[in-house]
Amino acid sequence: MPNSSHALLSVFEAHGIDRVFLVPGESYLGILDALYDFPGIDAVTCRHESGAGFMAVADGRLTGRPGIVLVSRGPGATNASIAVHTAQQDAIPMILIVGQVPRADLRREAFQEIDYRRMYGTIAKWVFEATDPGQLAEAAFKAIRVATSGTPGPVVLVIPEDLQQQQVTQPRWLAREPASTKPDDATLRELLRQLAAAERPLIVAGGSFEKPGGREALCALAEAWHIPVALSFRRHDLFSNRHPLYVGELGLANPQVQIDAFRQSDLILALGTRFGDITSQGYSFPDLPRPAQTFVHAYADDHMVGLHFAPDFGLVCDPIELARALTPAGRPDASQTRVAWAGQLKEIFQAHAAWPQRKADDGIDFAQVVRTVRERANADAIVCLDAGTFAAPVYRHFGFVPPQRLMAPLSGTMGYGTPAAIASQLRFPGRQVICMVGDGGFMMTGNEMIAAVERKLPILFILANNASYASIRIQQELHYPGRTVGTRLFNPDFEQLARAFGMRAQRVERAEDVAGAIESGLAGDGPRFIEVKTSLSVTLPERRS
Ligand SMILES: Cc1ncc(C[n+]2csc(CCOP(=O)(O)OP(=O)(O)O)c2C)c(N)n1
Repeated sequence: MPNSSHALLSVFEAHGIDRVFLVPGESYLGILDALYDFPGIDAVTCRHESGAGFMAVADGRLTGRPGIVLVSRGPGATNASIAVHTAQQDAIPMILIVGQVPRADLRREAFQEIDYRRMYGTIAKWVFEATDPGQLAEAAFKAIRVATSGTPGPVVLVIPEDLQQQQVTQPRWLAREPASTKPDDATLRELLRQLAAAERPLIVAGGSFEKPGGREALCALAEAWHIPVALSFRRHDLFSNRHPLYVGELGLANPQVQIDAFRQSDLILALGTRFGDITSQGYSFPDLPRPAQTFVHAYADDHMVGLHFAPDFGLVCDPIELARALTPAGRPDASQTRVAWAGQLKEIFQAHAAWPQRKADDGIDFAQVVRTVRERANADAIVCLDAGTFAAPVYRHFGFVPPQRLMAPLSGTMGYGTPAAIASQLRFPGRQVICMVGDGGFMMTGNEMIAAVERKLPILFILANNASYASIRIQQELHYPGRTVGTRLFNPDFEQLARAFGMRAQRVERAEDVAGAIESGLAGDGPRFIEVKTSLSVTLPERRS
């Protein structure tokens, strides 16, 4: 007999949700039991709620639908919080379902009880605690709407265990297309006039272009008007990094000369980006509160438009539709000034994009590994990254070309890489998935790679082992030179560990063995694991004597 949990799950199913990530718990046994009756929903069992949560975040990013994660109360819910934070910072639709103590015990400090409305209040878009079994279907429907609309983000549904297997009328909450939004004709005409007149325009494009058709719309707009494109923080995969109009990402390591050049623009089209902390270089580019150039900010969330920088045109709309509306059928002639401007920005970008020539005598320079992966990666490869300094050469030098994907957390959280790789390969079984992770981040969620063995997912895991939390060590050397504390790592034998998980594993200790290892790692079935003994010294700032 279908019950309240069936009602909840059938709303998810009606919205195309075909996978959930979970660590089981007694507090949501009723929902777990209902899952048994949904063979079309793949239940991925994880080993830690952070891993389950990161998988849901990655899945949400890849599908545009909310990634779903189910966890137990108290301990499970606290473990999952890192993913809620990541979904919020990364603007990814995600729904966390938490089993709750029975209603009769609410607010009595019952076993493993937490008031999730307070706990998640500031990091989730919406936290809803059900009080009646009839609410579950409607709550699921609204959770999907909230998670996917405006700035996408995390929603938490809290379901007391006594509500999970009640008789309810089955739902009629059907999937609904989001409303289409486009600026009015007069505004569009004025924007077209501005586009034609600008001499030094610059597009700054962000995550909203991840949706199907977004990359194409962005490219068509830039090409039609010959406008250089900078991408917002860690959104390298939205526009070909090898396109003549690509002028870089606004991230953590832009040279001053590049930002100074961007400042010379006379029109900024900030499309589909929140223009937050890192993209705006700590709220310093463009000028606060009113940019020096004409500033167009288009984003689907009213709250975000002009939140930091006062726009001349603040447009609450779908940036993809706007890009389409601003793309003329033909190509207006680009002025000499505009061509020279795009060329100047490109030159600055290229000077910065040159591969480092560094001498490493305490291990392999991980940049060499990245370069080798880049040369051999498929045209549709999905590259999943954990947080750490090993990843810097990927951001600076990989040169993503759509449909290649970069799956890296904007929140900078460690532990994301391995679960993201699992979720990516599950979502796209036919695509090449390459995961790069540091020895620090790997020890946080690397256990999730057992799913790759269980499900025979052909992921290539590359572990950068420098026996250090190097990103923090770098900061120590910069701010407190020579006073190393808490950043050295004593590690297990990773090669043996991967073998014990059931993987083909190899350790690489010499630069001349990198290419062969990666080549064989990218071939064959099932997951493969390469541990690279990497140089710490090449990543550290030079000591001032
Ligand atoms: C969950 C989490 N904890 C702590 C940090 C702070 N942090 C950022 S990078 C880093 C070190 C990463 O070390 P590792 O994975 O070995 O990569 P490496 O920097 O050595 O290349 C730390 C501790 C973080 N970003 N996320």
